[in-house]
Amino acid sequence: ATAIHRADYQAPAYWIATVELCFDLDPAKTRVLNRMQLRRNPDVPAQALRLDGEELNLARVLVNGQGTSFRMDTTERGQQLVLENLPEGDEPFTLEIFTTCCPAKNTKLMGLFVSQDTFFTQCEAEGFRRITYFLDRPDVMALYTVTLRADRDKYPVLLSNGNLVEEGTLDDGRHFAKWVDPFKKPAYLFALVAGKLVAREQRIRSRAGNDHLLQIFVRRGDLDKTEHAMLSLMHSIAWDEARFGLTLDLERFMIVATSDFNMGAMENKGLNIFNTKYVLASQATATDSDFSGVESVVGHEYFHNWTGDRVTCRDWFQLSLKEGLTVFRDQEFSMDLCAEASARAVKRIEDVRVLRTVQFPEDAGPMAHPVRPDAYIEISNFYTVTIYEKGAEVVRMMQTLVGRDGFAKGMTLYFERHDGQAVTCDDFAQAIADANPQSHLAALLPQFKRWYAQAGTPRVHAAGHYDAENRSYTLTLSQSCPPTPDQPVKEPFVIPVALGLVAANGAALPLQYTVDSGETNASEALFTMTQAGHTLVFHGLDAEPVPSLLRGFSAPVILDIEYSDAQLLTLLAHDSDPFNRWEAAQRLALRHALNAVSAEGDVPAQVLDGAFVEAMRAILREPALDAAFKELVLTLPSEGYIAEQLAVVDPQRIHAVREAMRLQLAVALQPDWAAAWEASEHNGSYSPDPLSAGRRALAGLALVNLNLAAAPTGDTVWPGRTYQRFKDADNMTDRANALSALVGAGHELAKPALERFHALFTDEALVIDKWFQMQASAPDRGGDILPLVKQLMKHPDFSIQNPNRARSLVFAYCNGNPAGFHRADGAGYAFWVEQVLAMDAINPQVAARLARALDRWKKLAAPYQALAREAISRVAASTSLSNDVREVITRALA
Ligand code: B3K
Ligand code: ZN
Repeated sequence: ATAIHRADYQAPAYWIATVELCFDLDPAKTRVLNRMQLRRNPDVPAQALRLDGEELNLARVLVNGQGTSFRMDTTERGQQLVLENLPEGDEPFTLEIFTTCCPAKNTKLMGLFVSQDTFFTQCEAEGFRRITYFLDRPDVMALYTVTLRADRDKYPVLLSNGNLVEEGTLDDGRHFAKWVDPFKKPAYLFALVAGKLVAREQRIRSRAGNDHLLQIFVRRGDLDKTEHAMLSLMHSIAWDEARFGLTLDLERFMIVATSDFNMGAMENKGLNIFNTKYVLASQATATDSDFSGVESVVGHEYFHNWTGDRVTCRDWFQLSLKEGLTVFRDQEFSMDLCAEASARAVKRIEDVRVLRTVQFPEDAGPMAHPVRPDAYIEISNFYTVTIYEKGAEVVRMMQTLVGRDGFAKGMTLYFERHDGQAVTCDDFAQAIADANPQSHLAALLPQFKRWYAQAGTPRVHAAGHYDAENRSYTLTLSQSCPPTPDQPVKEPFVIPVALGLVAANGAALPLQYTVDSGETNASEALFTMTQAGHTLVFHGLDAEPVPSLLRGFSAPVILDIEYSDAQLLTLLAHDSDPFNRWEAAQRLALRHALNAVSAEGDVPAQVLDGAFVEAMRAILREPALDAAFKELVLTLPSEGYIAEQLAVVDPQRIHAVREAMRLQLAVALQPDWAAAWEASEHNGSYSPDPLSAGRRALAGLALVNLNLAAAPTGDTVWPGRTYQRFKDADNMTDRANALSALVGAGHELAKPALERFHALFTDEALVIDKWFQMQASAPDRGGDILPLVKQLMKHPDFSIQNPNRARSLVFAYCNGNPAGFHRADGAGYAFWVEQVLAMDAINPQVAARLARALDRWKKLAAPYQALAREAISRVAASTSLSNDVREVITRALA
């Protein structure tokens, strides 16, 4: 297929005012009657009506109640129903379309599908056209009335968007329900659910005094796992009112969980549909990170009610308008729920870690695209970490530039201007700037918007020079951005750099500086770069300071700065900015890792020097630090992150080096790990709050280390204690951490523990996912993971049709286990080819994600690079590829 370009946007030729849908639900043959009121858009030249449709059987078309002529256009993008002989003029007319579809055979999980005998829909981005012929584009917003009819015993619950206005019995054991959504919406926000479900219900009264019914629908056995999701929803509602004055606009707000879902969840108006992974959580079955995932995603989808549903995207190029903004909102929500400032910092570090380990590589690879892309072939491929996480960083920079209150004012103006509309990223940025006319953002708006237009991760280079005589410190900052596909040259970005100066003894130094030999003295802790280079001269300094730059990760850039080890140790020990404290440890670890990777010969046993080890010991022992923060500092940069720093990547060498570093820290700090583990013991009841979760995270890391150290030190006690902990744990976090410590160390107790784990949780699909994932992502020892993965593919619990299961095994191996996957015999790549092709025949969206596992193949060393190229070419050679996979593979080979 050829690409769609942002520049080609045209308003729709017709508007749809109302849609009445009537469904006769049947898995094998669902009948859909779609009655619409349309009129021509007077602002565009008169033309035929072209309605999108996919895998539909068309029975009848009526215009104003009369049969009419129509034709089918089959393009490379699917089918269109074309009506040429419509009534002249601007008068509204009625169009009725009767179609059928087959939900039972819908393995793509787009449109109307069946999961465990329940009907669900997924319409974003272009799934509605698999339900009926429609103007399936987000700028066509209509009022929906939906009638659902189905067998009463098999489908007792019938849900759609909005309010239930009527329900009743029909003949033949059937019943019906009629729903009216009072808000205009684009088709991608339509949803229906029908099946045997039960609900946790909660009635709430908002600050504004309105009553609402909140419902979370799940399968009968799962009701006891919905409390956390309900609490998260209530917190979300309260937070959006308190922070942005945005209230719930519906009498009823529903969440429904399905175990077959392509992604995390979907923000359909009033009827959010969720992957069970982000709804169900109980102490026994969910880890702390599952709990926090539920909180974030429940928040995210709820926040879309305003940023996405009330104001939506004009076209799919504007996707980050709702996604970047809503990720920013869910990140802020989770941070605001933290009682302690230290927990906020931990959340920020975790978010940045995702950005740097997943989005930075995307921005440096063949799929690099701007936050607002210029072209795409398949929009599903652009639900990326760039649109989401980098988009959120762009919104965060706006908040940094206008302040927290200024940002809230900007949001208010955005809704005043655009409520009920489908708009662009420009509209959003303009509203934030206009509400803050005195701000840097307002002054720099056109340049700031380069963040939407230019792909690639900018680099900021910093160099400092201390002048003892003048007691001054000169800091030069310069920026650049590497070429990306279709964008050879970049213009300078607006980069907010939060900064401070730290004395060698750790004291914070006063900030008095001049910029670019200007007259005025600045003292702000935020400096905003706008040019390719700047010079800052700091005054009144009695000794050379250590610059602490990009505090809190104030911009999504790579900071190049040559710190000495001593400077980094100072920042690690003393920086008042927790992010840069953590970052100092990461830089030190990375430095050791890169030195050992680049060195000739075998990987030495001692990759780390004594100073680093002692610094880690000090962190571990520091009573004033949170356990969660310690866990982050003591976790070494991932193999993927190390790989990104290198021009030529040997995944096996990186793995060997990182394993040596882990082992060294495990052995050298053995007594401290033991102490950390003991200290984490406490006898309160389980709670997933950040402080307790942090304690468990550090205890888990301690167990990993104690088990790693067991073999080389001849210790036999810790593996036994770990097994005991695995058996006795009263919560999934401790249990899974103990299990993964045994699995990760390759201890003989891992086998019985895995068997026991499986037996304990046979009926808990989300736990069985963990069981697969843990094995597929375990450290590779002599190529043992691929045979294990192949064997697990044959396990009766494995199904490639279920996306969660596929992710827990196939993705966990191909994406989450570099050393297991990048094999010198190419067998990992051969497996990948097989799985991409098999998956593509079932579910192209999921297949296209898997296809990206080799995005960075051009960086690979011999023999991996040639083997990877050959594997990608083998996928490309398939004649039956979906547009989804074809786009990813074509870009990879370009
Ligand atoms: N908006 C949906 C994503 C839909 C993905 C379609 N391929 C979930 C979210 O971001 O909240
Ligand atoms: Zn979203």
